Amino acid sequence: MGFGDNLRKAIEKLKNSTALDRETVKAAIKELQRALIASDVEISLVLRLSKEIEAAAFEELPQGINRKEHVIKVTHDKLAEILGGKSKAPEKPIKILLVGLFGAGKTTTAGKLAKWYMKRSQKVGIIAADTYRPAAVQQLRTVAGNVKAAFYGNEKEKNAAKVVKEGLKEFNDYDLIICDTAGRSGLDEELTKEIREINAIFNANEKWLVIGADVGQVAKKQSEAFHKSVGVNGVIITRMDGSAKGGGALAACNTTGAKVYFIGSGEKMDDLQEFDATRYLSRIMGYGDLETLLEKAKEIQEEESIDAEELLKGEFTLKTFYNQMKATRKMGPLSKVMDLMGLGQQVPKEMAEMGEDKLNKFGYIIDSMTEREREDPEIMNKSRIARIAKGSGTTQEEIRELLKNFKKMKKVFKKIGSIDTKKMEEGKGMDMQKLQKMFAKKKKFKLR
Ligand SMILES: Nc1nc2c(ncn2[C@@H]2O[C@H](COP(=O)(O)OP(=O)(O)OP(=O)(O)O)[C@@H](O)[C@H]2O)c(=O)[nH]1
Ligand SMILES: [Mg+2]
Repeated sequence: MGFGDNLRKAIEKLKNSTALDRETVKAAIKELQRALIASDVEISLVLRLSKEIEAAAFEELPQGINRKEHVIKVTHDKLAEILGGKSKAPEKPIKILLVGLFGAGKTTTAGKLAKWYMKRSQKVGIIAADTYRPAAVQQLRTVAGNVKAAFYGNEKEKNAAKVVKEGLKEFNDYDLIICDTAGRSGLDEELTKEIREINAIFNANEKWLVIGADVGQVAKKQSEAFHKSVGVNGVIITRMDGSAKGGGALAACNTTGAKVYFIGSGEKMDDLQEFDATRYLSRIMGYGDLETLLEKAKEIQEEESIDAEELLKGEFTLKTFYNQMKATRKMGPLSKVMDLMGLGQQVPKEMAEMGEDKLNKFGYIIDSMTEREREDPEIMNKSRIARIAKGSGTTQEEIRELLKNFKKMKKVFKKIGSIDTKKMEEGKGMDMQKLQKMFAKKKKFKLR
């Protein structure tokens, strides 16, 4: 279970409590401490954070917000302080050298970064400078192929610096060149020497250290050592999805001032996010991360025509539902997209895991409907269903399933559109968008 899940559980306690007395807050802080310690955040930091939250929790309430909102806001802010701020990744890095230990995620990240920058209209080439592990060149070739980035590698050449030289010639008119290097089990002399030799030729503008979240607070030592020996100027933390220790790794980098530009959150090429503690926490705290989602939707919109605004509109018809299903699938599994919206728990499981086949069938069904049926599925009856099944080559059962899912999803999407202040006062059904809106109105409480 990832750090995010542990943190989420701790925050849930706070959100679900009815009365926020000192005891409840203390119990919630205990839970938070557990999540942070399990995540390998340094104990002294954990204790400081707990004290600060407790002290701030019972200070005088700012006008217009209730105790629960206040405590959640304070917790959010203190956590953001520990995990680090926003270090915007360079828009035009030109040449990125990726370094790190065995299995840190360098090769995977090379592909993710290529995709990231290609989406931002850059012409990207990747060089395979890992001549150490026999299958490394082929692995990177496959990764580059997946994201349709240009690739240079040479299985026959064992001298990594030579490969880099050839690669640079090949990509001479490219906007961005990413160089993947070999890992070792530790930063020894051999690795240091190799990286220096590669960079003497490559001459990177950016040297980014790739670290797996699972190293926890050791990230501090690792980033310091790499910085000292080869001068890294940015960090990428991978496997934030799979390791409980991501929080520790982030906090450790923050104490050294290392800039965490990106975090990896899965094995797919889209599973890369710019790291921003506020956004990250908003998502974990179940308030949704509308900004990230809109950004993703915008990117995909450029690839294929979908309406990002529509995606977030509460009201929709079967047709828009189908388009959204198609579009959200492009952003990754539906469950993840819903997570970004802070609605992760509410998506019906069968929807979140729906395969391509089923989605295609739903498309045929919707195509066989009349305009009125699409607008208002309530009018659907036995004979209409029989007609559509015939026309679309599907079964009546499948049509009922689609209608059922549509209803469920409509409810989920509706939540984003409406603000139910009464529920909010009770501390139920809050979401980050609403909370942010509230805080934005009260300038003093603007979330960064
Ligand atoms: N869940 C998850 N897995 C990841 C992530 N990033 C990388 N991985 C996986 O971690 C494993 C190692 O990744 P690689 O990219 O091969 O790591 P590397 O640093 O190039 O490894 P070496 O070249 O052997 O040093 C692979 O199985 C990846 O799929 C991530 O963000 N989340
Ligand atoms: Mg590799």
